[in-house]
Amino acid sequence: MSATAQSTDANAAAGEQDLTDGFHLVIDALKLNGVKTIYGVPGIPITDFGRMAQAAGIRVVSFRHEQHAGNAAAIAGFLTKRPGICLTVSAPGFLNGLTALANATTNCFPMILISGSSEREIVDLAQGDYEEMDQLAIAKPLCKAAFRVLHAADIGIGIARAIRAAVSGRPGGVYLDLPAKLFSQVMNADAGAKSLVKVVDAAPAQIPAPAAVKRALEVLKGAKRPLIILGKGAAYAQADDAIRALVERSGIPFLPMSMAKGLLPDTHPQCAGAARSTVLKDSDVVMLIGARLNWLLSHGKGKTWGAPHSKKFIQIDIEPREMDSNVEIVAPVVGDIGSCVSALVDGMGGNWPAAPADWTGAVKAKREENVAKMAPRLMKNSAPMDFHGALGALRTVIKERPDAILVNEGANTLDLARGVIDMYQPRKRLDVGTWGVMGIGMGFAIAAAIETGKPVLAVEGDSAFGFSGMEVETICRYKLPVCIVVFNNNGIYRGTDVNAAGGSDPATTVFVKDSRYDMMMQAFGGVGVHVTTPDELKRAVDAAMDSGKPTLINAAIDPTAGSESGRIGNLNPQSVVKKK
Ligand code: ADP
Ligand code: TPW
Ligand code: MG
Repeated sequence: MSATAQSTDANAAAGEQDLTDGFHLVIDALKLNGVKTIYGVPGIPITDFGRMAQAAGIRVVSFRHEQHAGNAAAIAGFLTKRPGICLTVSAPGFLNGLTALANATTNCFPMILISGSSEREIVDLAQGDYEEMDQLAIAKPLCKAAFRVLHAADIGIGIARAIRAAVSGRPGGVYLDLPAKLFSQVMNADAGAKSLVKVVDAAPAQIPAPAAVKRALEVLKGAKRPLIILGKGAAYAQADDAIRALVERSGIPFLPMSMAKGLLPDTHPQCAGAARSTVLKDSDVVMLIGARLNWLLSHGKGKTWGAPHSKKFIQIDIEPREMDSNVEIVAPVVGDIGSCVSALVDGMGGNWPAAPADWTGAVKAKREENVAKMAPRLMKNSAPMDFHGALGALRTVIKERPDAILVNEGANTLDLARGVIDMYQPRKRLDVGTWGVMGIGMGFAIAAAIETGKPVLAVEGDSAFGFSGMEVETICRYKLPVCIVVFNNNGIYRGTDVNAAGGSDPATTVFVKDSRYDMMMQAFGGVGVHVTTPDELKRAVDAAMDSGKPTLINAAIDPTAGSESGRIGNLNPQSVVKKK
């Protein structure tokens, strides 16, 4: 049914013509463009909008805090290649959503933050309106594009622009400002319907230049120790078959970045995940596919990368300005990953030489050595558990349920889980991304369940969980198949820190000892379980995944087991001056 209004009062006023208004036009425009779900928090001026969108058949998922609704929209964008939609109220709600919008932009996830705003005339004269704020100006530097619609007749164009800006080229966050007055603006229904725009080919293919493809293949052919690095852009691109063809036909070892794990299985014979340091240091030609040379790859230089200037980089990316951002890229291939990788595979032809056997053999040997070293630690069934023992159990869960989605945040809980839990399918690992941000957990878990219909396992540090923990109510309310495991080591990194000043205040990194996070889930009718051994943990997760019921498992982890900042302690400055 069309959402077009047929208000009798308004009809009388407008001489019996059929009318529509801003509310209906926004809903119609979103529906026309295939939006099925909106993540948000209601309030002035968008309460009625949420209701009406729900009535019009859009799924409107109400959160407890906008940041988590925003994170849900962002990861929906990553999973579907369509912009996830987050809806908030003005000023404070908008600001709460803005963190997620900025994070989405940083991670190249397409999303649209739609916020209601207060009256322009009053905001611009700073006369103190209800929730007054110049939201457009604040959003602008934090996202890819920001638009405001002032006239109902421009809603169709405004939404079309927002969709295109979010998904075309390098994806990112878009802000759409909808002032309260716009929602009740009335216009002729027929003209309104004609003003809507169905976006055609929102993310057009970007075909790489043949010369760029040829250049890249020449560099690759000359390599003695080639490496392919797959980033989350490669996962996002959904070019899974082309990427597999490139990797397997070239025989080159590949290294998946965190959210690219599973694009090809971590157990694939060419996967170099367990030989990371070796391949980064010893490779001579590195092909980056949808991965940036940012801090996560030590900016492409320094000790991690072996001798200075010992490598040649080939980079595939849709963003031309990414090239040479940190080091020289000798073979830039600019275009969308599907088109670029397919062109490379075509260019390889039928008799591409196998990757040098001494190199692939060395990588394989290193990988097997590291896997064997880790194996006994994963089988330890002790109480209290250490991270490896607990993760050994979860590793088996994902092996047995490769279509489940793994959400992961924390410090030790994140870094060790990334290394231990093998992934088998694309886009199944969702985590803290480029910023290493805490708080994505429940938003990502909720959207992953809603967008994919698959079971979700969220592996959360106890601190990490706290950032979005209230959304367990949302998980229970929507009855989502989400199993949260809280790795409870009594604090941030470790639970053993002491306040150097003595006194009664605890240290800044510790929490209430032996908290029972499982009882939070019980408060909302979900299942809460407390476990102390890997065996108990495995049984509890299996039961949760079998039942599909919202579950929180409080997993007691040895509070002495973690290390400061997990695996990135090198980035953590520490005072060398000791005060007397
Ligand atoms: P990771 O953190 O996994 O290393 P990054 O977020 O740093 O990955 O890099 C992702 C890259 O992928 C970005 O530079 C982005 O421009 C690029 N990208 C995203 N989608 C596409 C696409 N469809 N085609 C080509 N490049 C893409
Ligand atoms: C938005 C800083 C990085 S990791 C972390 C914090 C607070 C929590 C680590 O403790 P946790 O994990 O989750 O218990 P574990 O297993 O090591 O004990 N605020 C934001 N983002 C970040 N990254 C931080 C603070 C941080
Ligand atoms: Mg912790």
